[in-house]
Amino acid sequence: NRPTTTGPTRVVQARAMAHTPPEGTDPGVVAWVEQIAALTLPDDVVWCDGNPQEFDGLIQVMLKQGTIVRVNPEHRPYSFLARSDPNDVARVEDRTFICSELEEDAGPTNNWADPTEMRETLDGLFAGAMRGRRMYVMPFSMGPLGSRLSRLGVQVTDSPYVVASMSVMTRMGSAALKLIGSDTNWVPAVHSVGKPLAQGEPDVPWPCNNDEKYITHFPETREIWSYGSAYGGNALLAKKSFALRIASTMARDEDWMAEHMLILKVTNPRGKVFHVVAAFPSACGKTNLAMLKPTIPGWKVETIGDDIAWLHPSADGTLRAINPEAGFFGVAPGTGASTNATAVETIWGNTIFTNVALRDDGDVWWEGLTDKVPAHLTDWQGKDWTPASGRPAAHPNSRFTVAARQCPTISDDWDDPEGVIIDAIIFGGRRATNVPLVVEARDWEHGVYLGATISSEKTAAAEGTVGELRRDPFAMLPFCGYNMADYWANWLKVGDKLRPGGRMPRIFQVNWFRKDEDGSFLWPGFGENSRVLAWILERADGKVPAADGPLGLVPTPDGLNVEGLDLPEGDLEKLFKVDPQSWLAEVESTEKYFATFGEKLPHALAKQLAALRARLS
Ligand code: GTP
Ligand code: SPV
Ligand code: MN
Repeated sequence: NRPTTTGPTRVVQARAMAHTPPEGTDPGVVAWVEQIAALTLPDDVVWCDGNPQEFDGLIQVMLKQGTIVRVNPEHRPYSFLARSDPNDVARVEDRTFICSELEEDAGPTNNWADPTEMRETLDGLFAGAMRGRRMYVMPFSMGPLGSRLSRLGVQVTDSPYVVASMSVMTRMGSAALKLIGSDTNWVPAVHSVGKPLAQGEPDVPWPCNNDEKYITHFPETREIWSYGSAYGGNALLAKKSFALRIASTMARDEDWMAEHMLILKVTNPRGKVFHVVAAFPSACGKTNLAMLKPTIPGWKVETIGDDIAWLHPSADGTLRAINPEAGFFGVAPGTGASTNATAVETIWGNTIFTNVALRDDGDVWWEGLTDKVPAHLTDWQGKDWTPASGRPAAHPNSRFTVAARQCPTISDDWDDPEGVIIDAIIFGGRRATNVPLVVEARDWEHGVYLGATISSEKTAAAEGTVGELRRDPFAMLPFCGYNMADYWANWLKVGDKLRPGGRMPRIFQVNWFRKDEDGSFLWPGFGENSRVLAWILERADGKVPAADGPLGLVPTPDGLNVEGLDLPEGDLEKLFKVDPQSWLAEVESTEKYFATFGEKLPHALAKQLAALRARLS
């Protein structure tokens, strides 16, 4: 009962590519492409149509170039492994810029750069940047084609890897281009790997520029320019750059919200359907929760999105969500049959892997895929590897890229152009201490406080020190395109548009990552998170009482279903323990943090902080 193969099952003759704009292309798009080509000087320009033949042509180019190798098709049909440059493996947050006219509109949490100066820098970098390369033009829709909740964009790039990835991750091609007319808003996004080739200069398997990387955003003109990296969020500009950084500024201006969130459909044992969104920082469990297999009987969980949600308050007072993406760019390590079996089933074929290891039989492998570690592998850098090598075989931020429709738990409403009505909003992070397994906000305003005060230990999804605790409000620290305090105000404003009583979403905070004194996780996580989800939705359905605690509402002593769970004596108490001393220290730290936003801090958040302090004292 496997889904049918989405990629060509046989090698298709690469079709002649379109070097001229398709008939009917909006002249504004044509003029922009000509302007970028005149600046970057590619050898030629190709207009992408998004068809499988085009995808296969890119695969052939990348195989020849050594950018990808074929995974043994007997194990995994039509799948490929890309090995990146070892210095181009994650998002580069310190090279990511918000170039708003005013510095205060970028706020204290973003790298701001003066737009005029940045344009000069970029003009210099992009001049002739595509020499010796082909420029691809990719029109795309974020969200279902033609939905009023969707938004359009056009990215140019000189990287076939980026084109192949974008064609999996977005609705890319002719259909999106046809939606662009003279009065359509679309986001222009320019990307170059930043490695022009001199006449006759041989190319490398993974061209990039390790001296100069710039991931830049111009919120007022809604433009994106990215230089020097071909990796994930640095280069697939529809994803973090558009769907979060630029979209968050559109959302601010148009009264909606662009969020780093998964979307789930959950059916309870009584057959009632709910939709849930959850924001966790990068590599903190979104894909896993999005594909959760419940361990408790009667509950059904289906997938709508695993990374980004666009949330729109509707005229009927509900909050509606769409997944703007069309695929998953998921973390490989830790993805296995016992943790995320659904993901393992999703990537049975038609998958592009990046920086995972290869087994001697030509299939892929990474830490956590199987309990048994192979005796010999080729690691993510193409080097021999054995368990004695003392280094991971797959890069900690290695990833799989696969179409959403291949997910066996994909929900029937996952691409509903009207979106789905959200009943619960969850915030979480990776916290070894302090933060309980689950807390419910008293109301929307308190929920916004919970989101604004999320901290999390850093992961391999971005360059930097793994494990370091940092503030990551709403899991949006690296993705908010404007002043974070204004973003909090936007959350409060959207809350005012929702109708209390009706299906106003309730807000919760969770933490799957609390640790015991010996450093082991207190909570089994993964499928067992369904127990927490069940409590959350029974609360949303008004079916169970909650106990009052200093941080918010928590399950009553028998509120959380732990039947059949083999939790050591005392661990449940540890999972919910609130130590007033450490929490007063958190309050102090939050007060200092809030002060960095000056006058912009919404009064409601200062009020929530004071109330928390009072409850703790
Ligand atoms: P991005 O794609 O970077 O945004 O990451 P993500 O939020 O989708 O994280 P993902 O679900 O891929 O999980 C990242 C890592 O956390 C993986 O190695 C998972 O195995 C691990 N993880 C996810 N859920 C749990 C959990 O409930 N408990 C524990 N202990 N680990 C988890
Ligand atoms: C993340 O880091 O949150 C990701 C991967 O989802 S990337 O596309 O690289 O941003
Ligand atoms: Mn993410």
